[in-house]
Amino acid sequence: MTELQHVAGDAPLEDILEVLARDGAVIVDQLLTQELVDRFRGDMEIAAATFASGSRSDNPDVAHFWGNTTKRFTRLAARSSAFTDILLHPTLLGVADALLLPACGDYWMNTGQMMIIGPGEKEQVLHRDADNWRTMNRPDGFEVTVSCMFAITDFTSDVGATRVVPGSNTWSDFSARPARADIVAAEMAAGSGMIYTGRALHGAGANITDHQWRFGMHLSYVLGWLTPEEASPLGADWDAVRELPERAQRLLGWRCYNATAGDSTRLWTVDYEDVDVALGLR
Ligand SMILES: O=C(O)CCC(=O)C(=O)O
Ligand SMILES: [Fe+2]
Repeated sequence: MTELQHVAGDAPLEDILEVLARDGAVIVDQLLTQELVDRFRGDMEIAAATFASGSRSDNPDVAHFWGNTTKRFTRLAARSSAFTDILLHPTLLGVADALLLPACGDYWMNTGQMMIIGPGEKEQVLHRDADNWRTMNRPDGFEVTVSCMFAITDFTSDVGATRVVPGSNTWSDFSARPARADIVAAEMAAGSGMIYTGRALHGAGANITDHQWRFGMHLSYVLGWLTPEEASPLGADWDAVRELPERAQRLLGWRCYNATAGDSTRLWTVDYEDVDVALGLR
């Protein structure tokens, strides 16, 4: 029986990278402190109460992927001060540096998204997150995105823990489908996180409980020259952004993208200036 490997919250970066290269996913136990996960969960419970389940899109594929009994929302930096601490977690940035910087000068946050699965939800289709940038999602390609699914409440298989196919990141045929026995549930305690690459097959599990909601937070990073999933600055409170650390502002789209040091190429400018210069953020 295939299993997902767990490492301790203080495991060396090399250990995490080694498992990621082999399996495409690794569970880091207690990645967040109890204080941080409690603070974040409290803010998310308040926000979640204002959202209905399911998508308002009239595209049936979007609605299907979203889930009928699943609440999703973003704008997490505006909804919880705890989110910034998670966004800047050194383990996540260490992994993103290692996987993404070979192909870009800097990376963005792709999205910080609550994925709250309600009782009765069916399992989600297995997919690779690199599908967002379809032509980049190929066996001979390179990493374009890296994600972490945080358990904000305990992840058990009954409540809809993410299902993963370890090793699918190295398959030579990305159209191949896994056998049932190759799919494992990322069971983990609240505060733990499953780090996985855009090349690993995964999907939300079914929630077969009759009253428990699974609070998961997906946080991902993407090459700085690709369009992120979340239009982060458009959903932000611009005054609050001034109070964020410089690194968080950069990850959330409040700086332009520099291809390489010493190169004049810049993307995502305002008046052809860097964003912070044009908007007076510094
Ligand atoms: O909620 C989950 O466990 C995973 C969801 C997912 O992979 C996605 O929506 O891209
Ligand atoms: Fe996904």
